[in-house]
Amino acid sequence: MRLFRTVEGIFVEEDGQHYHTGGNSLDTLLSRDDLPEYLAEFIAGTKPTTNLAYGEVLAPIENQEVWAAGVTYFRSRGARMEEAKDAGGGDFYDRVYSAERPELFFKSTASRTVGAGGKVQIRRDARWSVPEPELTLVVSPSGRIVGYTIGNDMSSRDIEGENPLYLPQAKVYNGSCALGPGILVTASPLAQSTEIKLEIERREKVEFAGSVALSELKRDPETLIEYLRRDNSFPAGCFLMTGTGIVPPSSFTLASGDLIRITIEPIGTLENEVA
Ligand code: DO4
Ligand code: MG
Repeated sequence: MRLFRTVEGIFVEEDGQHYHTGGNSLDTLLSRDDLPEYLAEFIAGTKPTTNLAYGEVLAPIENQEVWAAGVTYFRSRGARMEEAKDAGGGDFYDRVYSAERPELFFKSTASRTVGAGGKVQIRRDARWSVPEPELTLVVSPSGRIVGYTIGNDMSSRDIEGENPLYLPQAKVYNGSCALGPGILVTASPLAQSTEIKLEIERREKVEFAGSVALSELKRDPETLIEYLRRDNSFPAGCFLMTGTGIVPPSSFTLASGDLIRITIEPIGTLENEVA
């Protein structure tokens, strides 16, 4: 079952049929701990409506904060150690990879987030920018995972690598986050064999492609949420990006006009152009 936020309201999609959820906002729905069960019951008693036009889909976010975990894949640990070596950074990325406490940082709000088909941005003062394709947990106010979406944690690697204290500037700016296309609502965890795939197209040619399996994620999603919620509450629920396991080679930087395509099979494909 997938949930789409559109200009016409919130739709549930199942088996190719779409069901309009009436006056529900995403805030109302995501604040339900029983969302998977509630929506299953809702569609069982509702007639499908017209088909959903993809172009009408909006980012699946209202008053939720977006948070992110970092250095949760071995590949990310290596890439950060390399980019921060002149700043003496090798050690702390290695330490956070194996520490009990995960790296968690504030990533975005609705106003900085674009949906499928929207334009993500690279900072004007950055020279080295990459997309980070991340499985993103949809978390209810009480901390239950009620679904999954695809996230792009756009990052300025030169700013991040210069000094770890610059991380918020490397990560949080207008158009630095993409979420979507919709939310896969499910009470079951995703299979460990689930693949996250990234493709970057430039002038109609694939410039970079990579993939990683969820089994490579070092941290347990429930443990990441437990840390995030320590003395921290989310009345409208929240999104938690789980980190990247795909890093393009160091010679690669995004350019205006690039198309970024992130696919996680049961959720869909999140495609964005770089502004
Ligand atoms: O510590 C820097 C950020 C790491 C990150 O965003 C990731 O591993 O995905
Ligand atoms: Mg990331």
